[in-house]
Amino acid sequence: MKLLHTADLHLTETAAERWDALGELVEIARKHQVSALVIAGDLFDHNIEAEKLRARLRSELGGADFMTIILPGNHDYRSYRSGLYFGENVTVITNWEEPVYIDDAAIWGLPYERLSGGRMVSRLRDMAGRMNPDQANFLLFHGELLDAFFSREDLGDEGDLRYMPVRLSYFESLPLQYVLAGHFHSRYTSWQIPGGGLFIYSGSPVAVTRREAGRRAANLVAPGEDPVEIPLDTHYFEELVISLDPFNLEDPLSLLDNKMQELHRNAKVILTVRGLFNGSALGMDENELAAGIMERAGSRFAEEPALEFYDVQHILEDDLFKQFNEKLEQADYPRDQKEAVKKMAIRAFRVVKACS
Ligand SMILES: [Mn+2]
Repeated sequence: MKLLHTADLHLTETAAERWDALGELVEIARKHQVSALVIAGDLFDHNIEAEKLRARLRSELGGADFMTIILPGNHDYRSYRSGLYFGENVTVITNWEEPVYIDDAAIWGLPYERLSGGRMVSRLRDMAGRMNPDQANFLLFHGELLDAFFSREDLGDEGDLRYMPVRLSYFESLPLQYVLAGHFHSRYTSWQIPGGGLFIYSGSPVAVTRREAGRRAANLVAPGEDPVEIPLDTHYFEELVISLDPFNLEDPLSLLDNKMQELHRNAKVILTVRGLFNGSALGMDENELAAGIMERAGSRFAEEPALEFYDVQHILEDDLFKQFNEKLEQADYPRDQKEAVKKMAIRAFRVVKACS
């Protein structure tokens, strides 16, 4: 018995890359011969989306030779009223009292609802009373793990509300092997639950917002085994910052080429090039550097690159600066301090030149 765990696909009618991600998850589930693909909340971006996309979802998941188990999340919890058909072998957990059994394992779920911390604790206590500690128990959960202290940015576009907040200690008395969680988009992360078991966020399998940088992953789990993080080939964003240095004579464009080559082909780059450079030493002025960067942009950039660089060759060639630099070179300071002072001097010269 194996489960492939994901969450937060946020399917819409228009975002094709999210449907591609679902297709890839189905492929991986098939390849690993899992018993079920479990989606821990926010499969749909909005309740209205679920209404329009149900038929499409049936054709994506209906023909699979594994089960799909869906947990309602804060974005789509109104999408699953009883009687709706999501596809053959597709089950929605709408009742925390009714787990799905696969072989000897029980897959429980806490469908999203607005619960205070106190009510959550008593809900989990009730749930513990129903669990058989002699079998493998998995719990699907969609909400915020307060122990993680992650920033608001990690959640995508969720605003400032708290959604199903929990602490690891809440799960302490439950005979769980895994809490398979959703809502935290940023990346695959796992925490030890005191008393045993792991709490795992799979992260979103495809970038939903630009803040979700880094390659995406899914989570493969089985009773009695360690979890496996499976990297995905889906669309994601990668932030790339190139800091120029007027005393480094490496060509910034080949530096950019090298960094781009190291990235996965599906990464969309959010590029910033900043700092000072010596145009005459590099044989290019600001226009030529900008043109070279834009030439490389093509379809690999997520957005217009931020070009925050300045050519300071006119300062480096200024007589006063040259004299200062000679004195500095003769002085008895360590190299890194000389470099720092030199940069400070360039900054000061820029202000002076701009004002004169
Ligand atoms: Mn969510």
